[in-house]
Amino acid sequence: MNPSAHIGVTGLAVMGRNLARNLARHGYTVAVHNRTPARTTSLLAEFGHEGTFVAADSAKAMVAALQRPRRLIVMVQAGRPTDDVIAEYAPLLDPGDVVVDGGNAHFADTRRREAALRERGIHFLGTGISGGEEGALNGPSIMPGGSPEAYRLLAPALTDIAGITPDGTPAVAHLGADGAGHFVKMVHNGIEYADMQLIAEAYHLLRHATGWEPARIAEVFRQWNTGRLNSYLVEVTAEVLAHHDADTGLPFVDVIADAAEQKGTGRWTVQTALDLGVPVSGIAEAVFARSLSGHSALRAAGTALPGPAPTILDERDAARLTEQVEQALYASKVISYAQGLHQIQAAGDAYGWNVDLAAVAGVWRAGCIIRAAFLDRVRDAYTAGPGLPSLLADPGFAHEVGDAQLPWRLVVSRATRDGVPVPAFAAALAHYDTLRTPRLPAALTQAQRDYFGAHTYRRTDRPGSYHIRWDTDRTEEAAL
Ligand code: NBP
Repeated sequence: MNPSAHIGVTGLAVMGRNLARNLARHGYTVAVHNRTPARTTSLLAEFGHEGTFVAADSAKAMVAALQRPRRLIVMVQAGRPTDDVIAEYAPLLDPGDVVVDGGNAHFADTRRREAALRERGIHFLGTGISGGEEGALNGPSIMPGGSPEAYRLLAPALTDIAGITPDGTPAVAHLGADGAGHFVKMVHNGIEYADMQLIAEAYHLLRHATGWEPARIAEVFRQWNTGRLNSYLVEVTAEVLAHHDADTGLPFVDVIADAAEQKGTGRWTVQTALDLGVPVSGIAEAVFARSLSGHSALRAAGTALPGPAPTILDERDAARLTEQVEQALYASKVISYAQGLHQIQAAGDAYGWNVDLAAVAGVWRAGCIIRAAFLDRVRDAYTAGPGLPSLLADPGFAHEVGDAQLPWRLVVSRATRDGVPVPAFAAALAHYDTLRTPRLPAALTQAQRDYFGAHTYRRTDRPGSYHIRWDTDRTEEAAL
C-alpha cells in the first residue's frame, strides 16, 4: 500500500486530537496514533467524518502511512513521555523527515532533542502551541523553532491551521533555531501570568476601595475592553465577574477558593530569566502571588497582623479611581511585556536565535491567551525599530506610559495606604522608576561588595577596576 498521509499526529489527548481534526478539516490526510488505542478509535468514531484520517496502531504503522519526507507531530505530555516517543520513532524515520514537538517542552530539552536528531539527519521543530483545546481545533498561535528547512517543510500546514489575526495574517512565524519556539511559548505563558495578576490586582483594589459588587466591576472591565486594554483576558474577566453561582446565587468569584494553581511555565520563565540575568519582576511577582495564595498556614498566621481600616469611596471618587486603575493597569501591562520581550531578546543573543520581536508580537495577536489589540502596536514598534533595546524605547509607548505615571503612582500609593496587596503594579512601577533614575544606589551596593569581599568596583571618572584596602584607605588597581 502506498503511504497516503500528508502528516501524522501521535498523542491524541485533548490537544493532539483537536490539532489532528484541524489539519483534517483543512484537507490534509492525517495519520493518527496514540499509545492507548482507545483514543484513536474514539477520534475516528466521533470525528472521522470531518476529513480523512488513517488510523495507525503502532509507531511502525504510523511511519508506513506517511508520505516522504515524513512530517510527524508529537503531542504527548512534556518531559519523559516526549523523550520516550522520540526514542521510539527515531530509528524508524529517515534523514530528511521532520519531527514536530507541539507540547510544552522546556526549551533546553528542545535544544538537546534537536541536536540529537540532527545527528541522524532528522529535522526537529520545537513548536509552542497556545490557545488550549479550543485553539488547537479552531486556530492556535503557533511558535516554531528549528532549522529553516524543517520550518519550510511544515510551513504550509502550520499556516493553514493557525489562528487568523484581525488583519488576516496567520498567527505563525519561524522564530529561530532549535529551542527558540518553545522559549517564546514559555515567555508567552510568563506574560500570561503577569497579565492575569495585574487584572486581579485591579479588580481587588476596585472592590476594596469602592465596595462595588463583582457584577458592577464586570461592567468596568467590559468598558475597558472597548479601549486600549482590549484583550481576551480582559474580556474573560468581565464574563467571570458577571457570573453568579447557580447553587448559591452568590457572585461566582466569591465561591471559589482563593488559592491559585500553576503548571510550571511561569516558574520556568522566572528561573530562566534569573539564569540570563534579565529582570522580569512583573512575571516573578505573579508567580509568587500564586504561590503565596496557596500557603494556607502562612496566610492563617497572617490574619492576626494589623492593617489600616478600610475606607469606601463615594461615587465620584470611585469613578476617578476607576480611571486611574485603567492607567495603572495599562502601564504595568506595557512593562511586563517589555520585560518578557527583553528576556526573549537576551535569550536570542545567548543562543544565536536572532528572534524577530515584531514576528513574536505578530503570532501572539490571535489564537493565544494573551491576544490583545495593543500587540498590533508592539509589532509596529519593533517593525519600525528592530534594534529597540526595550519596548519603552519606542516613542509611542514611552509617551503613553509617561502619561500614565501619575495615576499609576496614585493607585500604588492608595493600595499601599489601604493595605491592599498590589505586588505586580508596584513591581512594574519600580521597574519604570529604576529605568528613569540617572544614579542608582547600585554604587553603594558595589562599594559594600568591595568592602567585604574585595569584589572590586569601577569608577565614573576613569576606566579600570579598583579595590580599596579598607584598613589603609589605599586604592589598588585590580588586575583584569
Ligand atoms: P497530556 O499532556 O495530558 O498528555 C497525554 C498524552 O500523552 C496522551 O496521548 C498519552 O497517551 C500520551 N503519553 C504519555 Br502521558 N506518556 C506517553 C508515553 N510514554 N508514550 C506515548 N504516549 C504517552 O495531553 P494534552 O493536554 O493534550 O497536551 C499535549 C501537549 O500539549 C502537552 O505537552 C501539553 O503540555 C501541551 N499543551 C497543552 C495545552 C492544554 O490546554 N491542554 C495547551 C498547550 C499545550 P495515553 O493516552 O496512552 O495515556
